[in-house]
Amino acid sequence: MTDTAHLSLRFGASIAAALLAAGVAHADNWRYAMEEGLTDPQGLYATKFKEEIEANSDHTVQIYPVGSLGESADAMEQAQAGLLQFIDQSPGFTGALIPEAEAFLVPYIQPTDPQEVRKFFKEGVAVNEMFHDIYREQGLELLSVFPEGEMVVTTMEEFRTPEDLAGMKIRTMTSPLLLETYTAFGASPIAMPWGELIGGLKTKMVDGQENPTIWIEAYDLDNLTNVMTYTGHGQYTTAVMANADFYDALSDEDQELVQNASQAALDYILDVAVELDATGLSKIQETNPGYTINRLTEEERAVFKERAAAVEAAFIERAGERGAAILEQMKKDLAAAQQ
Ligand code: 6CS
Repeated sequence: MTDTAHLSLRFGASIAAALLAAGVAHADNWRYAMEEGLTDPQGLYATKFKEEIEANSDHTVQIYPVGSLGESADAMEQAQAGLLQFIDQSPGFTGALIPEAEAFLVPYIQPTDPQEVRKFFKEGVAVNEMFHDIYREQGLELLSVFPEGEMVVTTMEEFRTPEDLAGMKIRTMTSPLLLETYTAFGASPIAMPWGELIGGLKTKMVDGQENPTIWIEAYDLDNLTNVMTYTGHGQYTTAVMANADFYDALSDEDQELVQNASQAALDYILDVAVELDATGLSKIQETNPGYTINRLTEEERAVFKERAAAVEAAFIERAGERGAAILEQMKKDLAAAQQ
C-alpha cells in the first residue's frame, strides 16, 4: 500500500492530501528485481542505485536477486504489472517483447577493447537516445544500459570455424535472434532460461553456451566445459528500467532522484565493467589452469563476421525500419568509439 493510501485510511482523504501538500515526508519501499547476484555486475549496479536512493531520500529499495522471483520472463511480467518498481533485464531475454532490443545481440557491431566499450555505452547515440521511446511502448521507463564483458563461447570441443561448430548444441538466452546467430555460426542452438543451463550442461542436453568471462567464472561454467573461445562478436549487455506508470506518478523531485541514482550507478558500473573481462580471465586461469582458452584470429573472425550478415537481415525483418536505423547508428557509434 502506498503512503498516500495509508494516510487516507488513517486520516481521511482530505487530511491526507493536506498533509502531503504540506510537505510531510513520505517514504516508500521500492522493489527492484535483477537476473544476477549481489556481487555480479547487475548486483553492483543495483547496490549503488539503492545506496544513492537511500542516501538522498527517505525511500528504501529492496533488491530481489536472481532466482527469488522466478526466471527473467516472470520478473518482467511482474514489472509490467507494477508489482515491481524496477527491473534489470538483459536484451538476451527482452527480445521476444521488444525486437529492437535485439540490436545488442547482432554480432560484430560492438567494440571489445575496454576503453572503446566504455565510450560506446557512455556516449553512443544509439544506446543513449534510440531506445527510450521503444521501451516506453511496453510500459517501461529505460534508465540505464551497460555492458558486463565480452561474450565468450564455452564448449566441450575446440572450434575455429563454423564447420567445427556443426552439430554442437549451444544454449542461448531466450531472445529469438540468438537462435539465428548460432544457426548462422554453424551450430545447433537451443534457447533456455538461466535456471536450466547448469542442469543442461550436466546432463549433456547442451554442449556449450555463451556468457561473459566474469559470469563463466562466478557460476563455474568453465568447470562444466573444456574450452573457452573469444570470438569478438559482442558484449553481454543489460538494461535497467522502471515501471512507467510508477515513474510517471512520482513527484518531480523523486523522478530526479531516480535519474540521479541511475546516472551514479551507471558511471560506477561503466568503470567497473572495463575491468570485468580481465578479472574473470585471471580468476579462471588461476583456479582452472588446465582449461583451454582460445582467441580467434582476425582471419578466423572474418568468417564469422561474414555469417553475421544473415543475422542482421533477420534482425531487420523482426525489428523493421526502427531496427534498421538503430543498427546503422550503432555502426557509426562503433566507428566513433574506435577513433
Ligand atoms: O546466461 C544467462 O542467462 C545469464 N547471464 C548473465 C551474464 N546474466 C544473467 C543471465 O540470466
